[in-house]
Parts: sequence; structure tokens; C-alpha cells
Amino acid sequence: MRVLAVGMGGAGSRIVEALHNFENKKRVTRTFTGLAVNTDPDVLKSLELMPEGQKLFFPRIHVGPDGPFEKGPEPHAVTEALLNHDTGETDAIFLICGLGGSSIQYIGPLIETIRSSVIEPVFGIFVIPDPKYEPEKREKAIIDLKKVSGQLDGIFLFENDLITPDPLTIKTKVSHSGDIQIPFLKNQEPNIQEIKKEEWSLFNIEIARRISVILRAGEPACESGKKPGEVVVDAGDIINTLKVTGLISLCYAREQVKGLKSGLSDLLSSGDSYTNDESRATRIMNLAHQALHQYPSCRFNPHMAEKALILVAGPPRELSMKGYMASREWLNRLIPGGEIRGGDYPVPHSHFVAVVIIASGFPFYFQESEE
Ligand SMILES: Nc1nc2c(ncn2[C@@H]2O[C@H](COP(=O)(O)OP(=O)(O)OP(=O)(O)O)[C@@H](O)[C@H]2O)c(=O)[nH]1
Ligand SMILES: [Mg+2]
Repeated sequence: MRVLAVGMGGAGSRIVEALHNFENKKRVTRTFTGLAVNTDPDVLKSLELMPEGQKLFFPRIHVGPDGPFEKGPEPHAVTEALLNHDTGETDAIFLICGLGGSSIQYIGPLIETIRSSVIEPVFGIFVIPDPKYEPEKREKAIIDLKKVSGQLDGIFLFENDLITPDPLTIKTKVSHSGDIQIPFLKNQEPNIQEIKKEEWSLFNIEIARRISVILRAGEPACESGKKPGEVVVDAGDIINTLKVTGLISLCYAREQVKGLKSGLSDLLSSGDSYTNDESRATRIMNLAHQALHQYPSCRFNPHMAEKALILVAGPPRELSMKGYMASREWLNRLIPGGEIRGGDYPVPHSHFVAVVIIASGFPFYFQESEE
């Protein structure tokens, strides 16, 4: 599935960079091209791995005949820059932004301009501030969300207080950069000042990991030279799941495949699995439960979701049709809307089995209690 994206503001720009890095690392067909748009030149400068041509700076304050006035990114200029990257194969546009900050105000006019130029669906990927660190920003975030929700085809929500950096990512980061502070993993009073570049980057890696896997799974296998799954998920399945009036939670759990070491996977690729079919199926069921109940990207009540898509990814010999079918049936019972899609996504050299569940079409839980 091919996506063009605009990341607006601090969070948006950094998440676009994280997605850009995933895309480059995986070296498959291009699924993601993003622009980082900002009124703060320092944020753009900090995106070391993004190509300069994909960073757009707009001054916040302009000076007119009647004196200085505030004006953010110019929607037509952003749309034009975005469409310069359109290869004619774009399936959707993603707009990425942290709610509660100042950049979300520029998203409304941008959506209108993009919609007047393209027919592809436009989805939001929005971050909600952690209430422990930024209670006021979170309140503003909810107001922001209500303002833009009617304009988009669907909104992925990532609540920062639910994001748990993967222990393996932390290990790698620590070994590369020495001693890093991770306040949210320690029992200490949270302090926004302490969430600095390294910590945001761990959050953004988790967001990018989840988005990136659904984009790659929605790409025809023949294009990347891989074998397709038994039940193929295509871009249409993903887009139909994302097109909802309510919100979208991207739930994700993964487990490292034991006994696999680098290089060994190639030798074993035609061999047997380390586990029997029963335990492979059980592992997938467990991961599906964990994804939905422990690792959703935002809080939601599954009984209020309208649609879902379940994707089982990993080395082919570790996947199990039995596990996939059982998980899908479980999801079907749980989600009364009953519009369930799914499939498997073989990733031959992966060291992980992962289950991704996209649950969509539910109201934000504040609305349930407040309205
Ligand atoms: N996950 C994640 N969240 C972030 C990141 N940066 C900021 N946030 C959150 O997003 C909210 C909005 O922050 P920014 O995106 O920096 O805000 P902005 O739109 O640039 O506006 P300003 O407040 O004027 O800088 C913050 O309150 C944080 O909770 C990031 O890199 N990753
Ligand atoms: Mg900013």
C-alpha cells in the first residue's frame, strides 16, 4: 500500500522521519514518502536522516502592510510539494500531527486543499499528550480532535501514555549511544522536561513500526519478490477498514522467535518449525489477545468498534492458519459490527511473529462518558 504523508509540527515531523527510516531500512518497494512541515527550523534541522527536499519550512510570523501577522504553512505550497512525489500509484494520504500543540490548527485548511486536488482518502495519524505530563495539552488535544474529526476519512490515535518502547529497541539504542535516561520506565515523578529527543524517538519508532507493517503487508508480494500469504491482505482491505466515521486503534504485539540467530534463518528456511502446529496456533492466539487488550494505540471498547482487520506476520514456518482462523473468529465474536478482514503476511527472514489488529469506527472514550 502506497502512502504520501505530511507530518506537521514537532511530533508530526519526527514521526515522518521515523517512518522514513523504517522504509529505508526494509529496502522493499517504496510504500511511504513523507514531508516534514514546520514553523520551527530547529526541528527540521534535527531530522538528520530526512532528505532536505522533504523538509518544508514556513515562518510563523509574516510582516504585511498593516504590521506583523501570524500565518502558518501555506496549504497550496504543501499540497504541491506533496503531489510532486505522487507516482500515480498513491493509495492514501496520511496527515500526521501531535494534538494539543499549535500546528494542528493548520491541518483543517490543508485537508481542504488536498481534497480539492486528489481523490484518494485522507487519514489522520494523531498523537494525544500524556495526561501525567501535560494535562492541559491533553484537554486541548480532545478539543482539537473534535474539530478535525469530521474532515477526515479515518483517524489513527496514538495516546502517548500507552506507548511502551520495545525493550529490544531500548537495548540497541543504549548500546549505540551509551547511557540514556528513560524516565517512564523508572519509578520516578514524571517530568515533561525529561522527555527529550531520545525518548520521543523511542515512541516514534513504535508508532512507525506499527504503521510500516500494515503498509508493507498491503503491498502485492510479487512486487517485493516474496511469496504471498495464504490469505492475502491488499491495500483495498486496509483502506476499507480505515474508512470510518470514528477512530482507529492500531494494536500490536510481537514475540521473538526463539532459537533463531542471525544467518541461521537462511539455512533453516526450508526446514521445520521449532514448534509444533498446536503451539504455533496458541502463540498467535496469545499475541492477538495481547495486541488488543495490552497494546492498543488508544483506549477503546472493542464492543463499540465497527470494523477490524487482523494480520499475522512472521517467518512462514512460524505462522499458523489454525491460529489465524481462531483469532479471526474470536475477533468476530467480540466486534458486533462484524466487518472483519484479515490475512497472513510471511516475512521470510524476520526474527519475530507479530499480530496486528486494526480496530476502527469507535467513538473516543471521553465522548462516551462526557456526552
Ligand atoms: N509520540 C510523540 N509525541 C510527541 C512528540 N513531540 C511532541 N509530542 C506530543 O505532541 C504534542 C504536540 O507537540 P508538538 O507536535 O511539538 O507541537 P507543535 O504542533 O509543534 O506546536 P508547538 O507547541 O508550538 O511546538 C505534545 O504536547 C506532546 O505530547 C514526538 O516526537 N513523539
Ligand atoms: Mg513545535
